[in-house]
Amino acid sequence: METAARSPGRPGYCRHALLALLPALMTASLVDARVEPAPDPAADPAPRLVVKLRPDGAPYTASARIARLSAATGVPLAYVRTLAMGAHLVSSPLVADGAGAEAIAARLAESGVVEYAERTRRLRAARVPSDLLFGQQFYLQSTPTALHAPQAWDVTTGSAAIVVAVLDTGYTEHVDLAGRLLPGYDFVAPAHLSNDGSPLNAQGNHRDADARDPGDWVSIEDLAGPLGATECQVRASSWHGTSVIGAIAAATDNGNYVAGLDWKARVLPVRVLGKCYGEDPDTADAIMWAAGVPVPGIAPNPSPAHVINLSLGDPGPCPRFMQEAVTAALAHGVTRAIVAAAGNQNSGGDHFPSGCEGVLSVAATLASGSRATYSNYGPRIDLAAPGGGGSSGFLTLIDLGPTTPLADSVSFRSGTSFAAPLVSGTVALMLAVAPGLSAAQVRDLIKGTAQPFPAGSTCTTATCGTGILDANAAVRAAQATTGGHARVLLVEYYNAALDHYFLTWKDDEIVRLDEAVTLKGWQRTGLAIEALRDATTQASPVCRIYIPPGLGDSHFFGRDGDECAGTLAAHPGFVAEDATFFHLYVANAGACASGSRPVYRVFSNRADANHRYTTERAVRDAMVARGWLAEGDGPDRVVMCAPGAGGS
Ligand SMILES: [Ca+2]
Ligand SMILES: [Ca+2]
Ligand SMILES: [Ca+2]
Repeated sequence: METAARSPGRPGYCRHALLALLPALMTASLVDARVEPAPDPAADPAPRLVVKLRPDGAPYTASARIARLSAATGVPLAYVRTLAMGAHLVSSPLVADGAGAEAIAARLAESGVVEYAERTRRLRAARVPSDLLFGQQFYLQSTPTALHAPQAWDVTTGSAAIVVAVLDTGYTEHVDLAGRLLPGYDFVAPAHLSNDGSPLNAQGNHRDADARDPGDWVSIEDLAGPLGATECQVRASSWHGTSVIGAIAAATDNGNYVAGLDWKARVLPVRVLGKCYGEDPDTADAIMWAAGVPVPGIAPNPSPAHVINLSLGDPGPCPRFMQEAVTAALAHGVTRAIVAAAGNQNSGGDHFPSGCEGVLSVAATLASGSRATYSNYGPRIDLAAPGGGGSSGFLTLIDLGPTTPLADSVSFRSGTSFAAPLVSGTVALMLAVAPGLSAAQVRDLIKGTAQPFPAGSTCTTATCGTGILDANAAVRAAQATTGGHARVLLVEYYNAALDHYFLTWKDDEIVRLDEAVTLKGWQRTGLAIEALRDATTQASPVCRIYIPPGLGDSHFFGRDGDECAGTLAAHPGFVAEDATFFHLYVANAGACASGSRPVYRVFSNRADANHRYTTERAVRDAMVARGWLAEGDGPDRVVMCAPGAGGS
């Protein structure tokens, strides 16, 4: 069929209509100088104005002075009251929204008779979640030694596009993790550690695709076997992975158990710790797999992680292979942070993988802001975060089973294992607002925004890193890098049965695609495109059009109003879903301005019309080699330009 993309253009239908409204409002504001009666302040949610008049010595009441201002400027104003600093709160019937209020304030300021005129804004209580035990999670609160999470959540509660891998003991099916987990992998190879009953696989080990935590207890019988030659002692199961995942991603604001730091990110559970311990080659493989790097004998990870959390380690220098795994994982382009617990030996010596180059090493502080007595320390530490201990334990999820999983619960724990996931969760929040941040930017921002150790703390910048993690400051610093223009990450999915590609940034759609229950057969490709959520002067609205089943059962993204309107006109059966699904920059004759990168579009050229969008030239070329048609302008066939120059 004719590709929707090559349909003739028609005049844009969205931008021009919106812009046309503003001048009409402004003209109306200049014709009527009457002072209107004050509206009921409790009933009118429109912004108002705070006006400070220049002193003129005239013996008028405040309301009379506002009436004179109204007459002088031609702006209808109603006096409401005088504030403590002598400025007047006024309303105007011409103000319906923030933009209107700013326009009127500017008009009043230009008059020369006011000292200043400003619009009013709404202040909101910082977002406090409903989770029953939130008040006991000292580490999330707004104190100088905790994360200020409620203020961070006023900026973002996260994005389902972002993936956090947790390399640990696996996970239990805790109700407060429901809906947060991607299918992970179990890298525990040795038989004496795996403990999950999985048979030998084709590679001759016990790795498997089920990352559930079967328990890591050690019995007297175990010590009679291979574990007897280790430092292992009889103990109950730790449920460590569930506790670490809970710190990052316990379902928040659900009235249940605890709050997680990120409310939306998807967690990739990767099991690397088995009975009593794990072996570091398994962890090194798992780091690479989590990052999206191919691992021999194992299906590729369809959901490469933006953040990898390692609440594990041992004293000693970073092994070469571990360093290579870390370096390869970061070089692959998706992973922006590998975060590791600094270790619990109360030592200033070597520790790995926290000591590997490129890993963010996290020490633990107490509620007081002093170093937790167990925490490792020294110049290799990047920053500190609350890890619990003393009179303030780290409340998080756990299972009650002494051996195998038994029942959901919570527990007070402590360790650098719980400080590290707070850094990981904060990075996930940062990437939700600024998905284009590089690993170096993430590192600089999160270290640079840490709070100073309080007076009297046993931590110094020589022993515990740059300071105590401040999630609020880190998220706001990340947001500032986008120039105030919110970004979204368009996650690409592929359906092999349909041979169709699909892009979305909507959290609910991502969850449904990942869960594969109501939308079956879709897998992440590991690719994504950064886009702007809202309009800017340079960015063009990209519409989403649904092509119904009879015409292709697919989605098409039109690059501007002309292409959207033209496509809909040429194909009456198509459905306009969203005129401004996201925004991208317009290419100039197929060329992208510096600081932006080309977006290519290819068309399947089949009756079941499907388009694929990519910033990767090699991906585009591979699709063309498959017979798909490249669409776009200029010698390189470019349709739009996306922010950033790096990977996704
Ligand atoms: Ca296994
Ligand atoms: Ca398993
Ligand atoms: Ca909860």
